[in-house]
Amino acid sequence: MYKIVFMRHGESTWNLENRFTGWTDVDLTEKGVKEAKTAGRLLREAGFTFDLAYTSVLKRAIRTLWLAMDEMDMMWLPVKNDWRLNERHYGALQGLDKGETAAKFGDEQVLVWRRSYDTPPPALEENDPRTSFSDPRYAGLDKAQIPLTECLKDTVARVMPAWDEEIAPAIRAGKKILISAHGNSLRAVIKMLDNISDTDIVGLNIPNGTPLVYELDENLKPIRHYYLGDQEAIAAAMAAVANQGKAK
Ligand code: DG2
Repeated sequence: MYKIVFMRHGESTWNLENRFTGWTDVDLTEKGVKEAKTAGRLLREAGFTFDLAYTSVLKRAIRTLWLAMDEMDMMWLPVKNDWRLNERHYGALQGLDKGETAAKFGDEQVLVWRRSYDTPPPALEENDPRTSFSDPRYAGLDKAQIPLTECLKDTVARVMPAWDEEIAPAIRAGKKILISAHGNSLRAVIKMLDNISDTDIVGLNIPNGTPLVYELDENLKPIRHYYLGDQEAIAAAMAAVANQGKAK
């Protein structure tokens, strides 16, 4: 049996401000820093050890990983930063307030933009200063690989090659892996792992800074999964994420 641990980053400044973030590179809040340290402590106390870590190229996930590794006294862990683990690109919604957007367009429309499998939010214009075309961290990519918006289906299409080519072979080689990523890039991986339908994936919300352990069989099919920590607080945090897209 294999085990892999996923972790959404701790609370970011734009999570706190309830703004659509996507590929915007915002940092953790003080609460987010605490959540990341707590995640590391929970992993340490539960006896987890790792051989390798993966994260995105966005600082909220990177810093969460660093803080958790520090808490586990595992700063030596090899880390692979992979842009394919970035958050789902939120298109022209990036920077907007989720509640205000719901007040303007309706809760239903915002639910579609946040959670539907194949309806992307409105795209950024090519000349919008929010595009990532001139960001040096994406310099090695073809322009066509840099999104202007994404639905979850698009995110699955970029995350899965990272899983198939990098992560799954490492798991099969016996590496114990920790992944620090984002609400929707993790929803993409979990949809595939658990074979969740396009309809049911709408109801999956991932809380900040909480280790999610997946036990996998020899074919990397999930046997069971569980979050580490206070289960009631985790359920409340998941419900709070679901409610972020509603008009006040
Ligand atoms: C959030 C997820 O991404 O937002 O892009 O706004 O996980 O990096 O904080 P994260 C964003 P929702 O899809 O839950 O609205």
